Amino acid sequence: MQTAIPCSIMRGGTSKGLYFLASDLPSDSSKRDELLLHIMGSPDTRQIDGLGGAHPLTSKVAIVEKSTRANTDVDYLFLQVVVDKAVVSDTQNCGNLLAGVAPFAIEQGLVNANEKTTDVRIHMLNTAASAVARVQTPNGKVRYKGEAEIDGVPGSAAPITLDFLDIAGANCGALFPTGNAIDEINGYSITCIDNGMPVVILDASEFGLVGDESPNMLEDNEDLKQKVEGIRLIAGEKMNLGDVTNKTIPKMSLVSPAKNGGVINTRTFIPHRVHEAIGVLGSVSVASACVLKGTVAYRYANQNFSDGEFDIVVEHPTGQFTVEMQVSGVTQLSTYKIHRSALLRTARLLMVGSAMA
Ligand code: NQM
Repeated sequence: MQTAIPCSIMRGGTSKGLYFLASDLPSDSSKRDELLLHIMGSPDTRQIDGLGGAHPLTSKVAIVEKSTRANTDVDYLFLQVVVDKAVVSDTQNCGNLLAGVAPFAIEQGLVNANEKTTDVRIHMLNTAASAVARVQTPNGKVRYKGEAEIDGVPGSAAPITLDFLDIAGANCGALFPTGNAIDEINGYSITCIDNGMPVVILDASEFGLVGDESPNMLEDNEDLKQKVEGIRLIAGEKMNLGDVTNKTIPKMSLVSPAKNGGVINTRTFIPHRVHEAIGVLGSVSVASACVLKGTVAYRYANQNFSDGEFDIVVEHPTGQFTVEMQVSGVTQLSTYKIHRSALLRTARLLMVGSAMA
């Protein structure tokens, strides 16, 4: 006999995953993880016996529940189900699946929708930080169709704005966890930053790359992958993340001059496959590094930013990602403060039913 577990499948931004109510899963985390591996079909590179899509961007889970915290509507736990290992990781957050959390919470009756738009205040359990998602809800129903386009997703959909206030140092304890704007590891210049996602920023030219290489080309480059992973393991320790051998953070972003009118161009290992675009919080971290003089990203950022509000356009393999920022104290690391980051995503409910386990 199989067991039926209520579940929705949603596209959140440029990722896709399974969304569950916490009350429908075991409260014991090892039993929960065992169940999720079975449901997703991991470990197996094809995830043939499960619902996972055989790529990190489609092997994701969001667990949502009504929040008991003040000024918060729902709590969201993100789990990365590793495709080819029996690992379920809660060490990273995911801003793409976050885009589906508010619609899911409304569909499931955890949040009452307003007549036009509904703001859902979300506590992100992975990093103990918060976000506000604004969803279109004409006549009290989630609207998925719309005119907003995001690179990496065909067509258009209703806009969902995500606003972050307190994500600096979410995983590593500090925006620049090594205390420096730039460090050197194995002879390469790197910037370690965490504005919602721990990211090591690397200079693509130091690896003999132009920056416009496709994800497949980068994944086929064994020498590059070894060098990047060697740096990641050392950087992880320096970023207060401990031994990151089996962790999905930090992400490794190779930066180069913008090619299409943006501020900077990226290719990002997440951390072993190369992202077809760039993660939401990953791009917020890269954008945050562009502002501060002396970082590896600043080398290529083709604009100088001063205190205030502005957009940073981060280019990636399938287009670009605009991050709205509000900052102060930009002249030095010790005073640099990020007050707000915000961005546009879309999401779509793809299926409501039961996952069979
Ligand atoms: O950085 C991929 C994604 C992500 C994470 C990854 C994300 C984020 O695109 O907030 O969204 O970097 O593992 O879903």
